[in-house]
Amino acid sequence: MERTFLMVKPDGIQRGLIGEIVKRFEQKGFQLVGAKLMQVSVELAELHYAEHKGKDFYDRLVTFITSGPVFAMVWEGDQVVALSRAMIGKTSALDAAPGTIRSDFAVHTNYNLIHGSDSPENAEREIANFFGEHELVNYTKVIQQWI
Ligand code: IDP
Repeated sequence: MERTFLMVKPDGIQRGLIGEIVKRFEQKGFQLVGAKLMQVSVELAELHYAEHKGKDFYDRLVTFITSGPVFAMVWEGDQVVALSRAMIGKTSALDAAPGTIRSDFAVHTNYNLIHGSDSPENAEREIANFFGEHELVNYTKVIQQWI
């Protein structure tokens, strides 16, 4: 079963959107297998955003993601990487399709509420950066066959 790493960013925590965001993935039919409220260290932020190092927004990005707690999650499901990206919407709120999280709740690219892995390979790497395997729970929901 495919897994992805999703993270409500500090702006999402400050705006009280954890519940709204979790609700959307639950209702879609994905399965939560790990979650924690945590403070991201500069070291972890630099690891997570390594691909953006050198870009003009990199320093601001690291400062932002370490500016307050985040809600880190691992979700499981069929095509969960691509489907959760579709539910999140494009990086810029202006480009995000109506009905996506970023379109419905975000205004600025700098404050776009949520991170979602962009490939199954990156998802596994990001999960390993944020979670120990002992923090993830393996379980079966009987409803799964209907989703
Ligand atoms: P994504 O979060 O939609 O996958 P990425 O390209 O991985 O977007 O970029 C990571 C984060 O960096 C974005 O969510 C956004 O907060 C920020 N970011 C990306 N591109 C820009 C930009 O051009 N200007 C400012 N911030 C940006």
